[in-house]
Amino acid sequence: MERSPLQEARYSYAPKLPPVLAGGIDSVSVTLGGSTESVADQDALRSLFPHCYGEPIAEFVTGQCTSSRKKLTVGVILSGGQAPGGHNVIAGLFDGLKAGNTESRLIGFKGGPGGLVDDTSVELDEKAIAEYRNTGGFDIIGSGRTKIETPEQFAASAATARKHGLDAVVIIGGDDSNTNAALLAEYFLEQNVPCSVTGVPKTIDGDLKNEYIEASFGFDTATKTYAELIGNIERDAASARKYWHFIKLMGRSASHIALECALQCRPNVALISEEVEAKGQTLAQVTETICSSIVARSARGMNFGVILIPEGLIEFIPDFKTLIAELNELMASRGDEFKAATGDEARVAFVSEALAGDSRTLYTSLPADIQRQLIMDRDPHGNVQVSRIETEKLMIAMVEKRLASLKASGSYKGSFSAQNHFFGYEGRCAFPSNFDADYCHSLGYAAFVLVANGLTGYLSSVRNLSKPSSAWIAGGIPLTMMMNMERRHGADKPVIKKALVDLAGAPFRAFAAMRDSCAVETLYRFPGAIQYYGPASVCDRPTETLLLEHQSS
Ligand code: FBP
Repeated sequence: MERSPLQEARYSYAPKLPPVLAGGIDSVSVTLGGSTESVADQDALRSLFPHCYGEPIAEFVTGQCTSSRKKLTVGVILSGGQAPGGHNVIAGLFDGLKAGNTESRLIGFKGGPGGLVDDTSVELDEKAIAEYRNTGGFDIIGSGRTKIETPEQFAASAATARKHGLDAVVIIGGDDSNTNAALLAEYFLEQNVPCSVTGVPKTIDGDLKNEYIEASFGFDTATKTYAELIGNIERDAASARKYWHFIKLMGRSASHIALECALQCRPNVALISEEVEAKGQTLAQVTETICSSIVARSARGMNFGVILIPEGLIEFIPDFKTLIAELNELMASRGDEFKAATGDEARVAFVSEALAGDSRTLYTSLPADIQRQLIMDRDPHGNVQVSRIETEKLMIAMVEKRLASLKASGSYKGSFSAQNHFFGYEGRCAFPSNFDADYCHSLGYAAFVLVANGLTGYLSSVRNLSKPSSAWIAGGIPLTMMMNMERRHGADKPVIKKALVDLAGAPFRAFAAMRDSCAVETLYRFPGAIQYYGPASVCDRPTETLLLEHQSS
């Protein structure tokens, strides 16, 4: 494959490590705090994770080396949706392993957690890694969404670990994948499989965060990529002055991506699902939010604009939330009948018949495409695949209808022409920004330190991210600490709690303070392309979300 000039140039980028790791592992000491509790459902989780529950937080400090220097064999898995920087996590893990013992080996399991179950693997040496340093994508070993849940899958994973003599498995993934990591760590301890399991916080969605995990990797690069595109569209809208652009943004349930892009680009409207839910807004009220901007701008001669829609929006509109919960239960409890209905039409008819009351009224009132999209397969973790629901088109249809009635009543005289976009895949495999390149390499290196200190059931953690890397700190957080019980596939399951947008948090408050002016005026901001070379203020700046959440000035 021919390499681009940027790809060539990025190979020579040396990612920056937190000071505690930059000196090499000889001076890294791991200290452990007191026992911990899960964020909720403590009794249920204590009994589900008798070996892993309540482990202490691990902090890396400069001191006497506590890491084992023995030769290690470590397996690595990329899990779930792609996120920029995954290759650098693997490179950081590899560099740590080799710093610990040049004989240590890294084995990549292909195609996600399924690679561990099926034992499809490849050894990753310096030559293989070198090809992927500082590049986007997960193509070094591929990814997948297999949920390790059956006794056979657990037993097969243990057999693979034993066959390769694995000392550890590192799972690079989001909330669901790290739930997998916790379950596997527990199972290995229970079965006396001498293999630890470590997670790494990945996801462009930004919803795997808490007090100790300030950001998941990939969020920085993905939002900067979308912000560049949104800024370009804003300039086009302001130049042509004839379109309203409806842009759906990835992010699954959480609206972190939409919020960050709104802070970066100042569109006319940005819907935040968490606020829609908090206010209990109906679809008609959400439509009204958009229409009031369209009407106000039209009165000023501006029949153009840009609207951001988080992909999970409809899950947060109360009527839809109830409908989706009922659909999930129905598809789980009457799965055989549902599957026996062949073709979209028959399935829509089955569901329309089986639903009752308000949910049936809502479902049958929806456009045919949305009806069909709402009953597509759930992902292996039981999530509705919101990226496949065309919410942006639903909103355009709702807005057109409302504007027609406003026009008929004489309160709107403008012209309305819409364009729809969906930005998601465009940002997931971009070259990692300097921030993600550094952060990911550090997370990989920190994962090695956790492994070399014999810790299992931990998530690699690098903090103080709103500051330059020279102030970053590293350690590990027990996975059970982040867990609660949730309803999946019609049953209560242990899962890592998703972090949604905090409506009392600084990023949302900053957005709320500016949105009324943005709705009426044209205050677009054009972030431009990610820069890798140049002043740190341009090249190394973290997201607005991180800065607002963690920096007072
Ligand atoms: P994860 O990081 O949680 O795996 O999800 C990232 C994501 O890009 C979501 O934003 C999106 O809803 C989903 O993956 C799309 O899934 P797929 O890649 O299977 O189409």
